[in-house]
Amino acid sequence: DGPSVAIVGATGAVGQEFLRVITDRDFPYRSLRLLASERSAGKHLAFEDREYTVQDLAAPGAFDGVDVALFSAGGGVSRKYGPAAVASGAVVVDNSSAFRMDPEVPLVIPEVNPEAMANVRLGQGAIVANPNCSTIICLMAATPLHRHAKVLRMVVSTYQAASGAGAAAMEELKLQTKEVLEGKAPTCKIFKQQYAFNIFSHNAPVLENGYNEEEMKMVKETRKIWNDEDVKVTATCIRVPVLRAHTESVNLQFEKALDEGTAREILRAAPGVTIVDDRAANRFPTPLEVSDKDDVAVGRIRQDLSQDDNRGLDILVCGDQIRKGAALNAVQIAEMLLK
Ligand code: A2P
Ligand code: 11C
Repeated sequence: DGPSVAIVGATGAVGQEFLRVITDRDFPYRSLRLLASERSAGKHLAFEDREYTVQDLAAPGAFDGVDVALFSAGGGVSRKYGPAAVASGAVVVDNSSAFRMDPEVPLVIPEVNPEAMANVRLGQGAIVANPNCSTIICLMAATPLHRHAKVLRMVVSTYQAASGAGAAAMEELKLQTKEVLEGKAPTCKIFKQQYAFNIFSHNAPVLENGYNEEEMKMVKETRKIWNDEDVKVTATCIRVPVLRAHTESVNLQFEKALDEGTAREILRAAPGVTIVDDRAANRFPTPLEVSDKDDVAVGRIRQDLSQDDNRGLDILVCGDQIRKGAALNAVQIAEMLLK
């Protein structure tokens, strides 16, 4: 029983995680179709006691009979094939940035704004967009505080993992680490500079205003998800040599006072959030500890001393980029369609 599911980009880092999340959450499906490029077509993938043959996304009829299509093969693929999936009646849950800012397309974090997809129904073709991973991880922690005290301004600095650039980037980080330790020149194919033992500004294109696209996604997507065109957001996005979880330092300025004790209580009650905030032991969220976990970890919860009257807080957030930042959030969206 359950919907007929297609995974677009099934051989990629997020595509493979879709499969793990489907198993972990016992997501019901009637049938499963694994789609990728012609490079992978014909490849066999074992999943839940069955063997699947990867099919070419470009082959005719790729979406025939599909109820839910989970896309994670990049914006170009979503733009090219998403409309065909919708036309054949599928609900597309799209992990790319292709449709996120389309006013007709809900941009959803299930714990934050489930109401945005109230009109999406299984059996009626539609697109629901998964936000950028950095946005999801940040807003999982910031939203409960925003609901309580209203965020006027948010300053984010990210420490982003290799996984955000795909499976090949993760492999490049491992390879470079080995090469550097062996005294060899590092292979730089995905990124144009040494990644191992280094950090650099996010690889997304830099725009005329000096921000890169990743930073502007955080600005625009936050406004759309919070349905608040006035919230001020600024971000600096940095790539660090970590494999699969993003870390973000988030500074918040509120309309109303919010003391750190209340903030901690609010975050303790927030779904999908775990507090790791042990000052005595200097134990706070780390990307390694949240890897392969569903929850986003929050710590370093403290009053911002530079703001008067308890109007500011600093927090540190870590989340598995492939899981809550991508695959888990998309499968949660699909689960909402079944309700
Ligand atoms: P393939 O393995 O056949 O190249 P990642 O984000 O880890 O780099 O993964 C990207 C995913 O998107 C892979 O599954 C990849 O398939 C798929 N993909 C990339 N380009 C295309 C395309 N033009 N058509 C279909 N799938 C694509
Ligand atoms: C990263 N967030 O971590 C990026 C990659 O809009 O989905 C994904 C870009 C996106 O590098």
